[in-house]
Amino acid sequence: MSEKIYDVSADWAKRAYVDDAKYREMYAHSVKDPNGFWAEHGKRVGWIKPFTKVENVSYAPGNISIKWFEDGELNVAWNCIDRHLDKRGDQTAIIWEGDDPSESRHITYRQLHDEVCKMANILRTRNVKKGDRVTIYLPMIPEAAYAMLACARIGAIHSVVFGGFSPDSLAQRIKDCDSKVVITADEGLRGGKKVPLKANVDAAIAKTGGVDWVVVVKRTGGKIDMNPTRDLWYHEAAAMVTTDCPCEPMNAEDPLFILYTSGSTGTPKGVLHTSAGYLVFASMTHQYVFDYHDGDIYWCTADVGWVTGHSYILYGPLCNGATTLMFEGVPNYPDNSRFWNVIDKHKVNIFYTAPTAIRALMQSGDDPVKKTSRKSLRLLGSVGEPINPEAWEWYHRVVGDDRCPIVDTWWQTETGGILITPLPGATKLKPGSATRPFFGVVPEIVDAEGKTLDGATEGNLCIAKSWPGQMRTVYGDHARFEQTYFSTYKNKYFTGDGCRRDADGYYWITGRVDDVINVSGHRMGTAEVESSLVAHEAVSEAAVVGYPHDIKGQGIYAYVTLMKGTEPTEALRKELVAWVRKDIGPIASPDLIQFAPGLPKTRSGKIMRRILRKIAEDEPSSLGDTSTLADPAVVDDLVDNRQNKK
Ligand code: 6R9
Repeated sequence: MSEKIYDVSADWAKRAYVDDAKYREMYAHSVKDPNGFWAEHGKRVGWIKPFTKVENVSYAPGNISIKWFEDGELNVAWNCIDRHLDKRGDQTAIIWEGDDPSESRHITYRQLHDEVCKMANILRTRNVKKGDRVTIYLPMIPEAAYAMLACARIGAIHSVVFGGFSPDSLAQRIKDCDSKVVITADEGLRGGKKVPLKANVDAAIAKTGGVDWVVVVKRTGGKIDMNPTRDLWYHEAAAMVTTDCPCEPMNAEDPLFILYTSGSTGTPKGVLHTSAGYLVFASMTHQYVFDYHDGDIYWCTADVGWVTGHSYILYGPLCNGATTLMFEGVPNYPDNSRFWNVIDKHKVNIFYTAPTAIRALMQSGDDPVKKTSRKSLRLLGSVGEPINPEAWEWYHRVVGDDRCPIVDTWWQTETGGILITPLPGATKLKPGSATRPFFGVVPEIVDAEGKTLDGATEGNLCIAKSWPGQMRTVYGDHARFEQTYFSTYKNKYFTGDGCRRDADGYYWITGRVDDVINVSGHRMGTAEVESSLVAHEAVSEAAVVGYPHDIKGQGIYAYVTLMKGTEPTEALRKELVAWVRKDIGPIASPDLIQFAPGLPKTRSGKIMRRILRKIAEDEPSSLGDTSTLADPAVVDDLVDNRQNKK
């Protein structure tokens, strides 16, 4: 554990919104008087009808109910666009940088307004109304922003599905929220490779049915099938509507979006976020954590298919009138200097990326970084998984030239925005620590029995109080919401993460404590990969665990028991990897598959994952007690044939 401390520079303490004293004062106010604190900060957004109530939350078993600003009315798209038009109509809202370095565009707030209105009118003419669900399956092109904001404008609930997901995964998500409209592109473009988005949508709808309209954005011009009664070209439909589209007044607690995320059991959950609390929290965290000031160029490298793209490419920055960069490509195309070249090209001041990208780029040495200027950079950010101190130091020293603080931001799809993070003018940094809670956030570390632990300690991370950006329910399944987040520990929100708190009160996230694997910052449920594997005819049983991976953070390790009489060949191993990849998507591909004649089970038939994890981590000497297994002998075979032997 690194004990190095980086002080806040005098410059930063002076220029930032918040220095250490101010942080302490605001934090104390936020937890002593949440109603007063959030009543004040709720005013940062524009209201159609101002709220008079602030927090109304119950974590009581059987009655989980979360409401913020509940009698207010507003429109999220109005806040992200229209209210800036007077002052910033000609300011760039979105800088779009294409996959090909020769392609980029600046979209002003006025242009954004017009494009969003056109997209919204296309949806309105197809009879999409307030509360209807729209699935968005787009690459990182400006139309993804137009589509999300168009939904917000007319009160439709968007569900963005990452373009890397397979037709089956897409079908499952379309069906779960019963979307009648899908917005997609002919093909995506990443690292010079084409992604067959429209063909995937066709395959998904063939499976699930129920979709009335598919709006298709032309990105590559590649050959696709158009169904004349269902599919329409975006550019043709856009030519037939006006740029005038009034905003739908929305209640604070009307849903804004659904975003599917993997959990420890079952199919992905539809995390539901509502309008006002989410927007207040996303915009406030964006302003304070990144210390965003007028005129700054801000770049978050996430995909809009993940929550980071929702809160910190789109909603937070645009609500703050920021200039936000949207990048279609990948870090290593056309070469390993791409990120740094984009920073120089657009004079980026604030750069927010994931540890997995930092580790991958670190492997190709300092040269690809050092041959660029990066003079414009002022602040760096990290999100998605724990950042190891080595990667942190490299990011700080090589990318940031020892001059830029790093905000290591811990949060989740469920939390809507950043909960634990340094503030660059206030917080001394310790490499690998997400440091201190944001305003209004009350972390608690609890032991396995649910006892809250004080002082320097380690255990499971819960959040004791609600905050405005908190998810409100699992779409269509409130019982699952309670079961997943509020049943392990009563009267608090359980994050699923392990955490250590040091003597300075700093938080160090240690990773998931449930059956979720964090692969390159993307969450994958072990149950999902297992059910894909057992759907293959050669597989009788499968158990999946995570193991430490140099670049991805965690890799996917699958133990597979084959059907009687099936040969465990290399060809079959490859086939199973390809099978999962096709079934769920590339991010779910197992990194290692071990053919196992038997799995370690208790006498009641439960798979002992603890043992499987230790074997996958190449630590066969610390298996612990195996005597309670139904057949202790299976362990020897598993150890002998482990795939991650160093
Ligand atoms: C925003 C996002 C959430 C899980 C979370 C945790 C891990 C995210 C982290 C981090 C350590 C950080 N995580 N940020 N762990 N330090 N700064 O990533 O949302 O995709 O829902 O993942 O990611 O394990 O529980 P999501």
